[in-house]
This record gives sequence, structure tokens and C-alpha cells, in this order.
Amino acid sequence: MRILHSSDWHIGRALFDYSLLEDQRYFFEQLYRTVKEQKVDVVVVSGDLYDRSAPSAEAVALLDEVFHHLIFDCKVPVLAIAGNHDSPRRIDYGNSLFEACGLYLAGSVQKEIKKVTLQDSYGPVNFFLLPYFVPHEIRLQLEQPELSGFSQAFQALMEENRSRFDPSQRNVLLAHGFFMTNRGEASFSTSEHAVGPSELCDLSPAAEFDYIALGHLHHGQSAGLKQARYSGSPLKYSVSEATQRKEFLLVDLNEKGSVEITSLPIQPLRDLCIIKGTVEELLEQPRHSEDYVFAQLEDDSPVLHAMNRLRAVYPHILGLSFRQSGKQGEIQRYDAKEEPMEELFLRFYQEIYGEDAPEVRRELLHGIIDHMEVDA
Ligand SMILES: [Mn+2]
Repeated sequence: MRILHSSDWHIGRALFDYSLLEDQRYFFEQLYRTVKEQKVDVVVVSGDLYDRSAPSAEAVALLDEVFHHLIFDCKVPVLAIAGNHDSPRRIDYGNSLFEACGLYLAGSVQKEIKKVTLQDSYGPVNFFLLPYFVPHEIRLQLEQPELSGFSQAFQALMEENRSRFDPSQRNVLLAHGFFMTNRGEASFSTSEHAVGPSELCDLSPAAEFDYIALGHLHHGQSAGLKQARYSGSPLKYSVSEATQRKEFLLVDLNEKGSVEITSLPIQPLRDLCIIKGTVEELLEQPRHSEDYVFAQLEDDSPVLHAMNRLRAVYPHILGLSFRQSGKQGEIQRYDAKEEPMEELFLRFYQEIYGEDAPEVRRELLHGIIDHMEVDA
């Protein structure tokens, strides 16, 4: 059985002011092509289908279109769970009806983990769909108030479902959260839900699964066990993800014990890059001008209207930063207690514009300060 594992679609997400719906649509076209070309048997999505718990109408319509296309045009079943960005109850909507078409959704965590069994020539493959949970939900579901933390809650839930797990068959777990067996390997980006040590969930109780399809971390990686993988998000969803490589995972489960994982790179409509140089350099020799760019400016002093000037050449510029350290980049101190306000302003003006304020502006400034002092 060939599984395509993806996660963290975050449909409806915006990057600064730019809606990513067009970029997401472009990604889904690639998903459909890959499913057909690679003869995928089932698509699994490990949470964060939407970016928000109350997604926009456009986002809902896009996910609807994606599920429809995968099921009716690509003719593959789809298994998906809610992530921490999704509303569990909204993801649960219609799930018993949708199952008749081959769409299996798990929104809220239940005592009995949803189990979906598919068949191939080697026999059954059991998929366990565990949506994002917090320990409190497991305490309530299992009526075990003493459970503390993610690891204990997860272990208890696995224990509860042990009798439904046949280790002689092939078993796949879908889960969303910060699962690790080796913390040192984790790699985060700022677009993920803040991760603290208390959210770390030990994956060892699931060690018997043949494959664990994880979601939550946007950087594709192993979760300590070689058969436990984060597919990562399909697109770069924050500047901190600029250097990441985005991928689909193809997982081949043949006879029991045989698992092969292949990574397929995703080609974005627009990449997200960090560009470095002075404003003049970036304007004269544009690179990545069609991509989403974040400019790290290397000018010696602040540049007026830098954002607007760069936008003319980089229509998808996200933001910019000025050099923070070094003698020339040091920010001058302005202390109103030590210097008359008028002189302070003129010195500031000189620094920003590189020239003294003309007479007309000096007069204007003088008038304003006079007025303020009278008022005070
Ligand atoms: Mn998440």
C-alpha cells in the first residue's frame, strides 16, 4: 500500500498581508498530479487542515474542492485529523456521511481512537486517527483524573486501545502534536504553536506501529523513531522557514515489517527568501523579485521609504530589518532631558535626511514647539 503523507496545510493562512490561497491552490494541483503519477493508494493529512478554528468561506470552499478532487477524480480515500489550529467539532461535521465516499475525519479525541481498515494484496492496514488533544480531554474521556501531562495521557490512551490493536497486522497512527523520543532532534519555527517541555509527548507507547504520520512541526523530520515522521507543511509559512525544504512523504507498506519512506520535493508557486544588501544593491540587482522576500538591509543608516522603494521591484516583499549591531548601525540616543527639544528634532532630521532642515521646516517646527510649550 502506498500512502501519501502530508500535514499542516493551514488553508486560509496569510503571510503578513498576502493571502496564500493562490499558492495553496498551486500546491494542491501538485498533490493531485503526484497522487496520480505515483499511483498513491491513500492520502493521510495529519492535522492543521485550516489555519484557524473558524476558517473563512474561501478556505472552507478550497478544502471541500480538495477532498472532492482527491476522492472523485484521483479516486483515493482520504484520512485526516484535526490539528491544534482546527476546531474539533467543525472537523467532525458530517464525518459519518462522508465515510460513505471514502473521506475519514477525526476532529475531537475519543476514548476509542477512530480506526479505519483498508485492504491491499497483503491484507488489512489499520489506520488509527488520533486528532490533536490536550491532557485534560484524555482525563475526562478515560475518567482518570490523576493523569498529568501529554506523555501520561498519551500512554493511557494507547493502553485503553490496546485490545483493538493487532500487532500481527500492519498499523498506522495519525497524530498531531509535539511527539518525540529524542528531544535533541526537534527543529521549530515561529509559525508553530509555542512548544514548551510540558507539551513534549513521549512516543514510545506507539513504538509498535509500522508507520506514524505526524503533524505540527513545519519542518519535515523524524521524531526519534525511524518509522515516525513529520511531513512538515507544504509551504513556507513564516520567515523562519525560509531555508527549509518542503516535501510530501510517500510511504510504502508491503508485507508486515517492510516500510519504505521516500521524500518528494514540493515546488512552490512563489518561494520565500531572505535577501541581503543595501537598498541600492537590492534595487539594482534584484534577485527573487517574484518571490516572497524579507530584506535584511545592510545600509549604514536608516533609509527613508525603504519599504515602498523595494516594493516597486519586489511586489511580494514581506518586511525588512536594518542592521542591528556594529558601530555604524548603532542607534543614536535622543534624550529630551539633556537637550532642548528643537535641537533634538533638528539633529534627528539631519540624521535621517543626511542634510540640515531647510528654513521653512525650521520655522514650522519652531511654531509647533512654541505652541506645545504654551499649552504645557
Ligand atoms: Mn499544529
